[in-house]
Amino acid sequence: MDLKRLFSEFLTETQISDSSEDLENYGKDWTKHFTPNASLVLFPKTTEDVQKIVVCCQKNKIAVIPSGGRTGLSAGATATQKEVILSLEKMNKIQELNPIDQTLRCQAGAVLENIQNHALENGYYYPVDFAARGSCQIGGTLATNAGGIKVIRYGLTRNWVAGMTVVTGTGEVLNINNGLVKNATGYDLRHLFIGSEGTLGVITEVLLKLTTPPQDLQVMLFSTTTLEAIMNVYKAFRDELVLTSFESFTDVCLNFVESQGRVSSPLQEKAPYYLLIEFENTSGQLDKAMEVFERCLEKEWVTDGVISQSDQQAKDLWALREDITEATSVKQPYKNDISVNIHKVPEFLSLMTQIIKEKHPSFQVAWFGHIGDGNLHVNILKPEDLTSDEFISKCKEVDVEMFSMIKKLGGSVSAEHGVGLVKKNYLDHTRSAAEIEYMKHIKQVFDPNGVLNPGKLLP
Ligand code: 2HG
Ligand code: ZN
Repeated sequence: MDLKRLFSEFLTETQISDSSEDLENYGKDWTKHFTPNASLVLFPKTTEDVQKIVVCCQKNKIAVIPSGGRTGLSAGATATQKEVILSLEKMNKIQELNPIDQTLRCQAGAVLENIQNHALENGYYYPVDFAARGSCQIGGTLATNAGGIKVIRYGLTRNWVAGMTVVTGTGEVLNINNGLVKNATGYDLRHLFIGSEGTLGVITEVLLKLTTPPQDLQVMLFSTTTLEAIMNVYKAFRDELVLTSFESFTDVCLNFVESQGRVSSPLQEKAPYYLLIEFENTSGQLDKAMEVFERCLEKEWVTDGVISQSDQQAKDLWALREDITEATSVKQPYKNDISVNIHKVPEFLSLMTQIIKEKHPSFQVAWFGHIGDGNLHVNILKPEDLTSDEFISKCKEVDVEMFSMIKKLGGSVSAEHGVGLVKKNYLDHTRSAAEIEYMKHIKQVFDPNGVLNPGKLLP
């Protein structure tokens, strides 16, 4: 089939690309282990364009992949089977801020950081935030129900969606919820599309909820020596302050970040674990934080700590945590993104450390993550003496053990990065057979011909 000709019946020349550069770039995301193999990239400009593409794909049984900023780490937006890519990149307008409703309407391809800045310039705040903010697109953040560094205070993307326009796999355009705060009229379809990884519909427009910006954010960095101490520090601060973040990383991560030379830790002593907390300095919260810190020191739960003295210092402290992904990338890390109930984090970590020590002693692991959400990023770093293929196959052995342990602990094989291609064979470690069966029925309803992102999410 001459796909280019087929789509040029309703798209212009500039909206269709089969250049090898585009096929390569748009065919992959940040997962990296998958070889891109796309057949065409399409750039719709309107919801109507998207509808026409989906209808055409449905009629001709063409697999189509909705594609945002491609910052995902689960191969949810990769094209490996000659699929057509539907990039939302040209639908990037930030359209209308309604100050009474506190909502912001934008097209799905708008970049998260632009949305955050637009909200701030107008005295509002969009609180979903993470390191890929400068590249990821809002539609993708809905499709993956993105989490990030502020979940402890503001929740996941799901909490911030007041409405959306979606083109379903059948080519139907749905305008869902219209920004209503209250709407008790049956199933809330917003929540089916959020987190569906482009398997049920293409999100083309979103209506986001906004809030008031946080005031005088303070950042503290602590060093600590045991996993149990981390949980004690978490409880102590969480009980007395309204935290906006509670993050952690290990000495391995810090060494990588420091060796890249951008920022270094202001703490005097090295320690196995570091904690970064953030809170708003309202109603004496700073004094309270100092009190809690003193108590943690006395009890030897922390060994050292600093508090940011300026916005720049706060940014630098954050960089110690946010630069880990980039700093460790030289070691081609094999990534996982799991969650357990918060109180089970130490148990998970010590069981994992045991597995690695016994079975793969040459592996170095960079642990970090949103420990206040029970979400850890497990990055296994590639030893020099292994080829990429050898390394990946050994890491897959670790996956088997790690995911069966996660199952026993009642955790999730993907806390925030999603299922995509990477986790779909482990979906049953977190979701029951009955749940997966219902999911398959739901897929059938919205995409009966299976044209939207086939092979992703569902086993
Ligand atoms: C983060 O928390 C991201 O920084 C990326 O979710 C995690 O690189 C990773 O494994
Ligand atoms: Zn994360």
